[in-house]
Amino acid sequence: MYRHLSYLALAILLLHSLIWTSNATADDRPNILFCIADDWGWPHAGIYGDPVVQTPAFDRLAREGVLFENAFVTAPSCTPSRNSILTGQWHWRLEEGANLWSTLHPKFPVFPLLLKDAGYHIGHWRKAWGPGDWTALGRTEDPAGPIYDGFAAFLESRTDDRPFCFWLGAYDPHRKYEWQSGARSGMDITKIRLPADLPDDEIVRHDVADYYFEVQRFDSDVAAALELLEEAGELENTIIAMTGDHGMPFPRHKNQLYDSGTHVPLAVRWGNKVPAGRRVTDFVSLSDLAPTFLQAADVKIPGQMTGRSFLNVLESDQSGRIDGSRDHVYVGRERHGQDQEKPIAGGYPMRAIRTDDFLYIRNFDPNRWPGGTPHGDKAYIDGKQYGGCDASPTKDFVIEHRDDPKFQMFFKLAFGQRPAEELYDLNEDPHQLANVVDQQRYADTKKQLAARLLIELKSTGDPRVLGGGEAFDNYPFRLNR
Ligand SMILES: [Ca+2]
Repeated sequence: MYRHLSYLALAILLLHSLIWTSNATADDRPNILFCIADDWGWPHAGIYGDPVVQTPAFDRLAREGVLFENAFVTAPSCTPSRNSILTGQWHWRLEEGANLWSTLHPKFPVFPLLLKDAGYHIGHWRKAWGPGDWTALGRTEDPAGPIYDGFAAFLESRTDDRPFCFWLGAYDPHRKYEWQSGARSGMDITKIRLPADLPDDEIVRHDVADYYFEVQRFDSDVAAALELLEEAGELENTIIAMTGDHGMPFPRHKNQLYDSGTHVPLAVRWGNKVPAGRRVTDFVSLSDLAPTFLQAADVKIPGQMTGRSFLNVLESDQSGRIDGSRDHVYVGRERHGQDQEKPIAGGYPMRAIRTDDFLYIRNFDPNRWPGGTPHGDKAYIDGKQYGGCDASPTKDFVIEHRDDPKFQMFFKLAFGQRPAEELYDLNEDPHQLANVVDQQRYADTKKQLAARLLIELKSTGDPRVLGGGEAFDNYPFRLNR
């Protein structure tokens, strides 16, 4: 009797170990395909209602997955935004990495390399980390993984059935643009919905259409990648996220803390793991992507990550506000180009909190120039007039019409100096044009938002409020890569 039992126990044990072994070898962890445009802002996609730009790949991901209405970068500038995505941390925690043209100290772990350590095959194409020099402080591997000549080449490089993580980058829709490429491709520039902080002129409309042209080119690259995934039979077990690193490169957009600089498109698809066709209003920071990817891959999330996984939001079958705690986001900015002039070496330090109803901005040094110095300083790179804003036909138009009564407001909005605090009532002023910070009826709101912002900055170790913030101004420019 006992002998029979022990044979049975042995058989069960063997069977159990066989099942366990087969689970361990058949790796069903999800692939990750992260598609990120360079300078693509919200709401410039068909599914968000834009009447001109056509983004069938993005729209498909949203229809077959989830569309985010409130996704924000941490900083409206390439390197810090990308550093935050990679590290899952606020950029103000990343020392040099908070600046454009910087580096990333190896003590900050990044999600692609954590996935690699967990057995993932990783790689990237075109713009991933940067710009700057990621080797400067001793890092030995590209934070986004090795570079490949396209997604097809990466898929072909696989030698086994390990899951993969691929960073599909782009230089679109970063400037420069080919003048009137949008109109020539058939876009009707009269149908463009111009943002309220840009002057309505044919030059500006053409400039926006040319930006749209490159948004569409990026979208078609993602469409091609989706086809490759389908052909490889990997579509359903791949988390596909598509977004941009900050808003469009126009005056008062890129490099500013208004929604025009920080609010980005985001859609995520993951087969039947993410119930399809939903629109979610939860606030998501792109620094939340790293912990989300790690959790989905069953990899431990490092304690230093300030981002929060939103896997619970992805896996929900609801629309609207799913996680009640996701009712706000924080954004900030340190040095972009050489925006200021001597003796100030730095950028334009600012932080903000964005809720459903308000945007509150703290400008740490109102003597500086938020759009860059009016004079330029040739001693530095990007040391041009109003160097906080990329050169463009629209920028030229705004500067040329600075004294024109019809257009001078746009110049002041983009390039004028600003007070230490700004507050915008988004229900009355969705484009954030009228600063109401001094109005008595907003006194309590201002106080509450300022306190919330300060608590977050202090608790996450921001040198701008804890002391030592001038370090951001004095880090070297890193130009090598
Ligand atoms: Ca960018």
